[in-house]
Amino acid sequence: MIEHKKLRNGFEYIEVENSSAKAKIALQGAHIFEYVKKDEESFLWLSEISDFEHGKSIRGGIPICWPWFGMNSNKSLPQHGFARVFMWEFMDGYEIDENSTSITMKLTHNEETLKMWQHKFELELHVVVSDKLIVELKTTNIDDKEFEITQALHTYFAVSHISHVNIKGLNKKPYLDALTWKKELQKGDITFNEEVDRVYQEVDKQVLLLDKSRTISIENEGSSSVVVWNPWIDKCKRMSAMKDNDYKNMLCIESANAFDDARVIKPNEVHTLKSTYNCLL
Ligand code: TA6
Repeated sequence: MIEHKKLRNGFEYIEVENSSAKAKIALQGAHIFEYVKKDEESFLWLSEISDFEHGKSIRGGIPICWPWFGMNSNKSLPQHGFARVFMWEFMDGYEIDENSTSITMKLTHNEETLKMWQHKFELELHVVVSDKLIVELKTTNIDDKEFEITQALHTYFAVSHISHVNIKGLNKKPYLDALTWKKELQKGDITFNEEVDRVYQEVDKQVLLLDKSRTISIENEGSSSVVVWNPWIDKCKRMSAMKDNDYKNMLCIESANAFDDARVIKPNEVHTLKSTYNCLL
C-alpha cells in the first residue's frame, strides 16, 4: 500500500505499508519520520512535540542536511542547509514485492534555492521500505561548473536509556569534537555520560548501535564520516521541539560527508550517499 496523505493543517506525507514494515515520509524535506518493522518497536526516534509545519524541520526521524552540514560561513543561512524544509516532489512509488516498497522523491534548484546556493542541481531520495530501511541520497550536478557539498542523513535513533547504549565500529578513528573544535582519537566503544557532538572521520562501512535488547546495524556507502550527537541535559533544555528529558531516550548517528569528507561534484556527475539500517535483535 502506498498512500498520499495530509495532516489537518495540510502537511503532506506518503504512507507505505507492506508485509515487512510501515513507513511515513513527509514531502517537506523528503523526511522519513516513521519506520516500523512488523511486530517490532520503532528504532527511529520522533519527538512527541515535533512540529509538522511548513518551514520547520521535523524533530526526529531522518532529516536531510544538504547542501551543507552544520553552519554555513554565511551565518544568515539556515543550519544544515535548506533541503530539509523545502517541498520535494513525489516522483515514483511501487511495490517491488509483497515485502518491499520503493519510493523516490526529488528536489531541483528553483528561485528560492538559488538565492541561498548559486548552483543548479537535482537531488533524489530513494527509499526502500522492507525488513531493512535503505536510504539513498543522490546529488546530480546539472550546472556548468563544479560545486562542493557537505551533507548528512541526520538519523535519530530511539534508545532504552542513553546510559545503556554503546556504539561499536569507531574505535581508533579520528574525530573532530564540535564542542571544542579539537581533533581527537576515539578510544574503545562510544558511551555517553555528557554532551557528545563529534564528526568521526576515515570510518569503515559499518557502525553498530548496541542497546539493552537490540542492535542496529548502519551500513554506509559514499561516505567516510559519521556524526554522533547527544545533546545531554543543558542543551536538550534549549533545543526546539524537544522535551527536557528527551536526551535520555535518543541519539543521532549520522552518515555524512562532512568537514574533510566534503565532496566536489563536477558538471553531470552524481554522488550517492547510501545508508542501510537493519535491526539485528
Ligand atoms: O549533528 C549534530 C548537530 O549539528 C548538533 O550540533 C545539534 O545542534 C543538532 O545537529 C541539531 O540541529 P538542528 O538544526 O536540527 O537543531
